[in-house]
Amino acid sequence: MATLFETDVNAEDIQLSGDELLHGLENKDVLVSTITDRLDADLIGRLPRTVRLIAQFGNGIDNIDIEAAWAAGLTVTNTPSVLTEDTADMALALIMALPRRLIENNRRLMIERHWPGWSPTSMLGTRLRGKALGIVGMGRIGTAVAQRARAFGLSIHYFSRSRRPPPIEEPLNARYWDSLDAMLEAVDIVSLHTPLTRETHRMLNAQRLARMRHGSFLVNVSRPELIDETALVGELESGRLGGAALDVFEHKAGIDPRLLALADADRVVLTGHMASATLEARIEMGETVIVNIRTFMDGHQPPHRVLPEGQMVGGRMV
Ligand code: 8YV
Repeated sequence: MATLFETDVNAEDIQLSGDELLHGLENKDVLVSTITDRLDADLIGRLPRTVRLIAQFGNGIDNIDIEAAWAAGLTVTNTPSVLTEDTADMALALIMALPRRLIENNRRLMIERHWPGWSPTSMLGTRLRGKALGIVGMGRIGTAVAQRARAFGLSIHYFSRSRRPPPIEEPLNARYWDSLDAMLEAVDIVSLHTPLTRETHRMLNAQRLARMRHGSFLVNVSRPELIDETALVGELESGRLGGAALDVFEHKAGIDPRLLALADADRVVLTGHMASATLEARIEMGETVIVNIRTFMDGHQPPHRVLPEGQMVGGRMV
């Protein structure tokens, strides 16, 4: 475990500016990027001509203006699959955190340094079994979340661009909704597992958040831009929504103090984009990046090339 902490670096200390990035890329063939590198059309247009591949160290590519990259003749790869299970584990941890008051209980003990002992009515939470989970985006991660949630006795509902075939739906006894609005009205917990695209940007807007059930919970391990965060804060402050567990949240101008106040009041749980943060996932992501680069440099189709049907817009909206 020691190495885990020794490698813990502050993101702000390793972030390159666009100019530093461009300078470092002189005479290079490949740009290895992460979600924090904003590769917009302007930066892509200024890349040295030697660069032919953008190898994203990550699954989501919303930091890349993919259309500009393709238009510039660049190949783009990512690292799907290897972070699916860890991200799904984290989603389940967050699904459980608020209903079972895990963070609140720990915080209380740490502040009071004393446990008064068991009582039949202390720290009562909400049972998960029998509740309805609404998954937005039933891709790899959404499916892995559904499999875990099923074992916890949650009923599975999902909204996705397309209906998943029976081999996926049947063992999960999953119900497909072709209307997100309708699903939001029918579930107790909503968990977001959709990539950020032009279509999904602020998909949970004020009107949609208002459709969520009274007392329901929202979990987001995907991207903050999927949610109108100000509207979410309003729904939480009014007491209409039960809580939100967010691994991702707006932070560029600082975390919203109202969101922090809700976390202080144990209505919100915040974790800092760590859903896929296991040592194993990072090693496998690195290996996948290397395989993508090697295959590309050998003149073959890299195994995780992002193709136009995965259309994500990125860059411009981040
Ligand atoms: C990664 C993620 O840690 O892969 C993704 O899409 O959101 C994260 O879990 C990050 O993107 C690394 O670039």
